[in-house]
Amino acid sequence: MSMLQGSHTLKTLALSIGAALLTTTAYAAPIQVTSSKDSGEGSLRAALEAVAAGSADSIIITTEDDIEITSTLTYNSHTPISIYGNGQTIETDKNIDLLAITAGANLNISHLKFEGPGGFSITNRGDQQGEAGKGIFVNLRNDQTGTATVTLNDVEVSGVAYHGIHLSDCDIAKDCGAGAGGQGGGSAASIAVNAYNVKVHNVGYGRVDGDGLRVDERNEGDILFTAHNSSFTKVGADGVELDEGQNGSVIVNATNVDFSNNGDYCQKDLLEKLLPSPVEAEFKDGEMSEDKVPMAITGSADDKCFEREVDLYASGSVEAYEFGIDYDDGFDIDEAGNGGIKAVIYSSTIHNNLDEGLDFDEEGEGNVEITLIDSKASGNTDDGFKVTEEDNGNLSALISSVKSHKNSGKGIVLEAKNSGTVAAFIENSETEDNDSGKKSGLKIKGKGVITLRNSEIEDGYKAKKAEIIKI
Ligand SMILES: [Ca+2]
Ligand SMILES: [Ca+2]
Ligand SMILES: [Ca+2]
Ligand SMILES: [Ca+2]
Repeated sequence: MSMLQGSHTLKTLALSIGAALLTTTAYAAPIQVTSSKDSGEGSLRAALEAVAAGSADSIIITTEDDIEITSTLTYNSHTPISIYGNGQTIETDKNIDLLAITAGANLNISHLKFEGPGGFSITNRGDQQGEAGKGIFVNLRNDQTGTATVTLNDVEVSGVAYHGIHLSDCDIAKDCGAGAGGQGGGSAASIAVNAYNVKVHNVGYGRVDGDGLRVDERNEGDILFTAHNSSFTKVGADGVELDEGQNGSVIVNATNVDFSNNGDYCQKDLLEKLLPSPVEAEFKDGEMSEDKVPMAITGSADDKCFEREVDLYASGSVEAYEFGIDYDDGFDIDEAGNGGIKAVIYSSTIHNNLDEGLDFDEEGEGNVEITLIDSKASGNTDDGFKVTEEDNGNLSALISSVKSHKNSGKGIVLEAKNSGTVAAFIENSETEDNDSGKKSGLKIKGKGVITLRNSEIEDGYKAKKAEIIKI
């Protein structure tokens, strides 16, 4: 490099530093929250309004006291917002959303707790006089593009009736996405959520389908979920549910995350006795007419807890019916439409959930690629790990140092239901004492090759069409 070029580079650098300083000074300083009052000067509510009005881009909570609110803290601007606490709790004894980001702004929260009134259950519901409250709610705009990013660092959410954390890119305001694919449209944007040292617990007991962390993503765009050193436990419905409909994929990276003790809002002891007997039955064509199937259950603590399914023959007569109670999972992904699931789960625990431990379901075009390392599932009421490729596409799995035991379903289920194949490499892993203990360790559905290395499937495996290779 010649001297001339060198000095030119230096000059350019000096100019760009000057420009950066100028740009920085164009922003207002962070606004401080000095009052723990619900509103008024120095309050968090006033600070949110100030940031929305453009007079700051971040909030530092300096008051040492907890902040008690009686109505939702709302931020209605598009511009990104950061809120830095120092371990304070934002609390309420009202059944309300604690913090609502209503126009899809990027959100960054550090060192704060959000605590609802608690004490909800199926017999003390939060959805009978108005809506059930959430902890942190981010709602995207219908015209949003790019990626809406929510980053939570040292954040705890508890005691709310509905979802602990809810990120919604869905144009149906409520009840957007129950089940695979769900309902509604959305914006072109993706949703990214980063959870570091996040604890969500004791939420979702005030209504059916209240999850610890819930993402509803519709139209174009992906769900990008990253969680480290976090826990989603004691939640009425799923610990985490990612519901991605239409175009777009689900990308997961979870390290040292606990998804345990979830899914028991629908209380078995209250509801089971209301089920018809038998709860399921099959019939020959022409044997059973639809009007003889037991009616949907009414008059219970929450009738939405019951599932009723009736299959008919082409003739219109009943082929089968089944009743059940809707329990939920530790970690549930429903991906529908174009796009796949790519998930890496490392050093995580998935215990004692009332349905599956981990339940990943990929519908439509697209593949499933899952990497499970150094993780455990036990005591779940259904399968420990269940991964399903429903339609076109393949399932590939790397499973290393995984233990799945004492689940009431299978230990590990990998299924490709349509024309796709299953390819799995399973090493240093073990299953035992699942289900009946017979062929319940590992279940493979579909064609493919499963390689087992240094693994003990003590309770046996079922793989009708796939080849099992032991090395
Ligand atoms: Ca979208
Ligand atoms: Ca759910
Ligand atoms: Ca999709
Ligand atoms: Ca597929």
